[in-house]
Amino acid sequence: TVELLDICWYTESMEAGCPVEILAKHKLQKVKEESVEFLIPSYACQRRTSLDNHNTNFTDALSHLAENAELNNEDGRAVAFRRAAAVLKALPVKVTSITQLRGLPCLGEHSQRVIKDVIENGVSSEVESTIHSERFKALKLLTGIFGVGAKTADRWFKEGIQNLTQLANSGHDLNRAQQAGLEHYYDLNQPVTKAEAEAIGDIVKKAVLDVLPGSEIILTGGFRRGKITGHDVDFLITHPDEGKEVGLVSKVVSWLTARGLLLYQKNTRNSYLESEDGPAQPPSNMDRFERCFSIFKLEKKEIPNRNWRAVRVDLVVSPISQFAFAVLGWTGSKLFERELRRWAGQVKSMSLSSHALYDNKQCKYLRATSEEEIFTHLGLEFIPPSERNA
Ligand code: DCT
Ligand code: MG
Repeated sequence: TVELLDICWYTESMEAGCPVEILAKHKLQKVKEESVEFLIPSYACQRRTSLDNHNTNFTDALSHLAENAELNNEDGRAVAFRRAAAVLKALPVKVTSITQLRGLPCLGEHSQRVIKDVIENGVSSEVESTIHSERFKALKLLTGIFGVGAKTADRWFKEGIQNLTQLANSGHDLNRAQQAGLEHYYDLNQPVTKAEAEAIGDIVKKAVLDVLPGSEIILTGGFRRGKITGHDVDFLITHPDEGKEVGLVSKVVSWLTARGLLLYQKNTRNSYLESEDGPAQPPSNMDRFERCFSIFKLEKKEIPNRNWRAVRVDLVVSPISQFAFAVLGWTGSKLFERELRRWAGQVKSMSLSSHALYDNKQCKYLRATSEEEIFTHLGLEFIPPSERNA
């Protein structure tokens, strides 16, 4: 069927007319031992992608090109490289020959050229020249400052600013986030460990339960997917009585501030209203919950002289009725989320956000109290968080 062709790639060895249930069941299983062919569906949300990546040489190369495209504000190109990398992440074996890639989805000409270069020469010359370029190095360094995006970094680079000293001497007025980002640059560019995330989790939990007993708090983002380090720590908070959670972020922030635990914080109120906003949401609307972007001051006795380090922490509060969508939306990976929304729109005529799922054919919201129910609404096999590392 059209839908089948749209969503699945399958090997020539599969019998024609194989029912979709069977294809789905055998996803990612080796089909032909000798020629190493795999059944790889084309949307990342149809695949299981663990952290066990057998093709880091290729995925690193493609991720560098994606990052470079993002720094150049070329979103379409960036997503194409991210999708290609994600397919290679999902393969159960290491690729050693370009012929193994025949028929795989999402591998455009450009990505295939890069992979071929890596197979034949160990590295891709395009990737090497990109990552060693003055522009890439400077933009990466500047966007490494919390509060600095690709557009700002590009403007500064064009003015001749290539490092932090030049920025500090440039006379630019930095906003509050950027000032904090510059001040804590070193710490914020050190990976956050799982143990650090858990230590912060214990404190945040204490704060949350102190200001609103009965609240629930979960660690989301990369740590929920089983990563052992991250660039920040993402928490999602709710309360079983809808409405009780309103204003919770500012109370938690006051609690933490009173104890000297925050180096920076910026709150945003919940601006999502189903009745007003309707289902036509922008693809990424992560910021419509009551939310706090913060820099946490984490006690670290082992760091000499100061005994603490700075850690980026996101606190997000969701009403219980939207919690399942929020958990799904905040678990990531970014590409997995993007693919879920694309699947919902293109295959199911639905609009998925971190707040809700709307069925455009039935013209109604589809409720859910668990991630499993959302996958069912979307007609997808449930993929656990540890296998959403696309
Ligand atoms: N997210 C998303 N789209 C965005 C930003 C975020 O879908 N534009 C979701 C996916 C992951 C989650 O929010 C948290 O975001 P990050 O912290 O940036 O991602 P992460 O996977 O937790 O990465 P890291 O481990 O580096 O923190
Ligand atoms: Mg994170």
